[in-house]
Amino acid sequence: MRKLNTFLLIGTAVGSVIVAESTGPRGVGPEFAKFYKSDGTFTCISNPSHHINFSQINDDYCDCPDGSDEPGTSACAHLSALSPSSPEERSPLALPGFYCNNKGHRPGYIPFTYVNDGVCDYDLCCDGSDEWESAGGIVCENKCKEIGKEWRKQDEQRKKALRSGQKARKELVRQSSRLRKEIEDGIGVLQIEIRTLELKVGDQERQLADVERSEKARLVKGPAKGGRISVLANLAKGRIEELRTALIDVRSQRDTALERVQELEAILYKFQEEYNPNFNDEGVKRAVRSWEEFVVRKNANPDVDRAAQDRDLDEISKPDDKENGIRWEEWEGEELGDTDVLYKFEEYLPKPLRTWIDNKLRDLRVFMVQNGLLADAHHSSTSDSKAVTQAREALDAARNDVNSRKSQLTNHQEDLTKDYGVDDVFRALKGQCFSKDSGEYIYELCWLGGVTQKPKKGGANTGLGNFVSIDKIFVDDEIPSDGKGLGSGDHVALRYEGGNHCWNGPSRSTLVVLGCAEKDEIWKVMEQEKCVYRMEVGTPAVCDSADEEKPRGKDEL
Ligand code: MAN
Repeated sequence: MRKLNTFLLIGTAVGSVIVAESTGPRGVGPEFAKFYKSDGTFTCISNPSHHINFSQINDDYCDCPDGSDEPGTSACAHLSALSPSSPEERSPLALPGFYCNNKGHRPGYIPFTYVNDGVCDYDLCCDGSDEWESAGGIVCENKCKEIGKEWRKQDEQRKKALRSGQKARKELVRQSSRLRKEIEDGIGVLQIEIRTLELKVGDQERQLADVERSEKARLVKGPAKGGRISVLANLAKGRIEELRTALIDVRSQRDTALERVQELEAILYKFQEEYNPNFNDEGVKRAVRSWEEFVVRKNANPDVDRAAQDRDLDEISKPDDKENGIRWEEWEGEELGDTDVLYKFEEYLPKPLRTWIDNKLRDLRVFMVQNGLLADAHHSSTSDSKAVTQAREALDAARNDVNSRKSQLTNHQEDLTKDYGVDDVFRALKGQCFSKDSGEYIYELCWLGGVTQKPKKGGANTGLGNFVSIDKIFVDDEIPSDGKGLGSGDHVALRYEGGNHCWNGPSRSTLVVLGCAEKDEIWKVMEQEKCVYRMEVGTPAVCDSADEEKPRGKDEL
């Protein structure tokens, strides 16, 4: 079958066939018939200065530079070699081709090169009129009746599919608009929540500052139970116990020493009385003299009143109990700091005055702490007090709440500015995935997500790109008979880029070109060049409601 790239069949409404009878010379379509009114001369259509004899029309000789004198032969077919390569360029040919009337089907134009080439081109010329010369004895019988019937059947199916695609698209658009509305509403809610939470953060900040100020104003506390007085009392009690024990020991040693001194003094008194002074022993005489001097010195400094001293020592040595000494229990567990005592006195004042004094005292303390006049209870402790920790945690939680709402808000706002295609239609499809088994791989496409190549024999998946943008491209294809193809014209195309890096090549990328279909389906996957992929995909998302009136491909013109 020939490729029908540039030649057209003419038809419009569902089930109807326009039978356009040509009234001019062979191969002239009805829209050009007006140029072929016989009045002896013919003016080349695109070259009005060029006149020829009317008999030169279809004489199998190319006279006009635009080929318009040979509508029914292939004599000017060589001009089609100069056909434009893009829709913007103009063809030198004045006519689109040889007109086939195709009665019973759709009329159409066939390339001049196909005229009388010995091949029946039923796809374009079902009536066989292109082979009017029966070149090489070929006879192309008119098959328009059956071809037309089959075409109308398929056309009806295509149109049905198109209608249901359009219906599905309308539903997608409805869903998208609902989703958009949800996001818009969400933005409103988030804005209110953020304002409320910001007030809460302000409250929490004030509460934390308050608690921190109170903490700062507190004096350094003792390590464990009780305040400084309690600690001091404990230390003093222990120390006094030690001293008392030592005193009792020393007193007992003193008493022993005194007993020995008395015993020695008695020996020496006896020696003084009983020694013989006439016995001229110098050593003895010197010892007696020293003793006598000692007795003189002793009498000059009599012993303290030992009885009184002992009474005192007895008193001191008694243990502390409820009747005697210090009542330690009165000091133990004392929690008040020195300045706290001051605060106690506030309790006796009327509340307004108490609050005023309290604030003044707090300010004074903070001032003293800040100026190094008072220890900073807050910073001297290794960790925050429970109250500060709780206040800080509450503030952090409130701030986290605000931040998370703000990031949701930014996401929502950005989302509303994103391109989701005409009528926002891809919003409803976003994230939905579907796949196709093709060769060694399963290819998966996720709307506005990623394209993945999954090896059927196992192994790692390969990313063929992530969604980047929605584009439009021109495609010059014919639609296959099953309808699963793009057709000629502008098509919505999604660009997926930045996939897995290709060895010795670029990052993988995929162009996803879309055609109208009843449901999402990957029609074709091609690797056009190494690691550059193209997918042709059917989806209701691109079933334009104007499509029913508008032809999908050139073959439907
Ligand atoms: C894999 C697949 C192929 C690709 C090569 C490039 O085999 O992704 O599509 O051509 O890598 O090395």
